[in-house]
Amino acid sequence: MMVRFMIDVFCDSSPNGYKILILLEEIGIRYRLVSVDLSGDLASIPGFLDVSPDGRIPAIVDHGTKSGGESVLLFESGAIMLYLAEQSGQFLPRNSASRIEALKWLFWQVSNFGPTLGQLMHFRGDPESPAQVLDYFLSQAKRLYQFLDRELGHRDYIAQEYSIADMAIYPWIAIHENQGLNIPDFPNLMRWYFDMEDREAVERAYDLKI
Ligand SMILES: N[C@@H](CCC(=O)N[C@@H](CS)C(=O)NCC(=O)O)C(=O)O
Repeated sequence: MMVRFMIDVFCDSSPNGYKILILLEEIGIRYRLVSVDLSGDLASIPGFLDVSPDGRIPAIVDHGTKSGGESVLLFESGAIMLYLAEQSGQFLPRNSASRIEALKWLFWQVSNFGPTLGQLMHFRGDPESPAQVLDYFLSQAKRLYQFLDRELGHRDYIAQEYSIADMAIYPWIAIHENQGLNIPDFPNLMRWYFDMEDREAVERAYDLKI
């Protein structure tokens, strides 16, 4: 029998992709994973450029919205996480003050933490990168890790309750070695990192063959 998946997820094994996979595994919804080789011919992947015209992952198509009607096509990891949390009614607090707190950290991740670490890894991977550029991005990354470490000294999860904000941050910390950062230098962050790593949904997401 043919199984019809309601959500297609276009993804590769990069942090922005894992955010969505962790969330889908936490929600427990059935989805179809479409692996995207970003260095390949993107036009040959059926439907990919329709949902992500700029050729970036992650992107999703929800073929079966709760209200019926048109499919929902989305790119941008933060928008996808917000959509899935709202549709499922999970991992984003309903109370207005807690909700905006979780959204604050989600926006911080997508606009600040992720791009800074992305640039750091880009320049670390280029042997011609000038030392001052590397130093700049490394110092910025350390500052952001220290910030997270201080904040996680006050609570279990970044917005108190486990939320999409934690799921958005985790995949970037999971590759701290590629950033030249040492996780034991940030003890509160390390405690949170191990708690996240132990979650079954996180394990399942990282076990996927992408
Ligand atoms: N702000 C976007 C960033 C997406 C992004 O840059 N994805 C990378 C992989 S992690 C990508 O698709 N890069 C391909 C490219 O830039 O051409 C998001 O959060 O979804």
